[in-house]
Amino acid sequence: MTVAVLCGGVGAARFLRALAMVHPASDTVAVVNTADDTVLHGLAISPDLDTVAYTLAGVIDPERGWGLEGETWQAMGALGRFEPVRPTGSAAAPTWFNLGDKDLATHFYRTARLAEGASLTEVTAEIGRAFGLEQRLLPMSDEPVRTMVTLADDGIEAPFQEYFVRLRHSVPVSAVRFAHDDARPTDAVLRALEQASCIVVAPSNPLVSIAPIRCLPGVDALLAGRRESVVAVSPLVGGAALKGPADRMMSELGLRADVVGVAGLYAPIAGALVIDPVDAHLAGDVEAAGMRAVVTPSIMSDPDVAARLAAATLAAAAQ
Ligand code: FO1
Repeated sequence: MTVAVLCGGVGAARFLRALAMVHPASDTVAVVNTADDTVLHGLAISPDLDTVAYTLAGVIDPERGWGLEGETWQAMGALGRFEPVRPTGSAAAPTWFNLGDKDLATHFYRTARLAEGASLTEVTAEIGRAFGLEQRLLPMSDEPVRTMVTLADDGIEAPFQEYFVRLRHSVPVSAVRFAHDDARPTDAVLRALEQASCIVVAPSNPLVSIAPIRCLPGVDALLAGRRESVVAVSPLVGGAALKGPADRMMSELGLRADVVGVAGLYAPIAGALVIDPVDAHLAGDVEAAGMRAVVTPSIMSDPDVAARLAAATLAAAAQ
C-alpha cells in the first residue's frame, strides 16, 4: 500500500519522519513543493526538498528545522569581505540567506547536475540516494514555479524567500501568486497520485506550501476525483501555526485562521481533516465545511505522539 504525501518544509518533514515509524518508507512517496526554490550565488536551492531529505536522513538541525546539524558558516562569513566593495545595485554575495558549509555541497551538486541537463526529479533521486533515503522524493514539477508575495504596506511583490527569510515574514501580505510558464506536474507525480492507496496532505502551510502543488494543471482534479482517500492534517492548532506564518497569512488574506478555515481550503480535495483535541469544539464546523473531522493529538512533540498521529491519519484515509 503506497502512501503519497503532499509536502512543504518542516511540518511535512516531521510528519514523514513519523510516518516512517508506522508505514514502510519504501512504500512512501513525498511530492514536495518547489515554489520556494531560489537561485543565490548562481546555486539552485530547493529548501523544502532539502528539509525533507535532511530530516528523513536524521541529519537536520533540530532547533532550526532547516539545514544540517553541526553546521559551520565559514563560507557565509567569508562573503562579508565583499560587502564594502559591492557596487550599489549589485545583488552579488548576499548574506541574508544562510547557507552552511556542508549544506552548500548539496546546492553545488544540484546546480552542477541541472547544468549537465539532468531534471530536478533525477537530481532529487540522486540526492535522496546519497543521504540513504528509502522514501521516494519527487519535486512537484521539473519546471520552475515561483511563489510571489505582495507586501500589503507598499504593494510591492517579493519572491517568497525575500518575504520569508529576508523580511522574517514579519510584514503583512495582501496577495500570493505562483509565477510559472505553463509548468506541469511531472509524470512521476501524476502517476504517484493516481496509484497511491491514499494521499496525505501534510501539516504544511496551505497557502504557500500546498497551494503551489495544487496550482499545477490536473492535480486538483485528480485529488478531487479521489477525495475520500485523501486526508489532510491541519497545520493550525488552536488557531496558531506551529511554525511559520500560516495563521497570519490566512487572516491577512481574509480567511479564518483556524481548522474551519483550513477545511474551507481543503474540502474540495480531501474527505477528512485531522485536528487536534484543542480544536475538538470546532469539529462540527469542520464537518459543515464539508470534511470529516478526525480528532487526535497533532502536535508532534515526541516520537510516540507523532507515530500515533501518522497512524490515525492513515486509518482516517482507510475509512
Ligand atoms: N530559513 C530562515 O529562516 N533563514 C535562513 O537563512 C534559511 C536558510 C536556508 C538555507 C537552506 C535551506 O534549505 C533552507 C533555509 N531556510 C532558512 C529555510 C527555508 O527558507 C524556509 O523554511 C522554507 O522555504 C519554508 O518552507
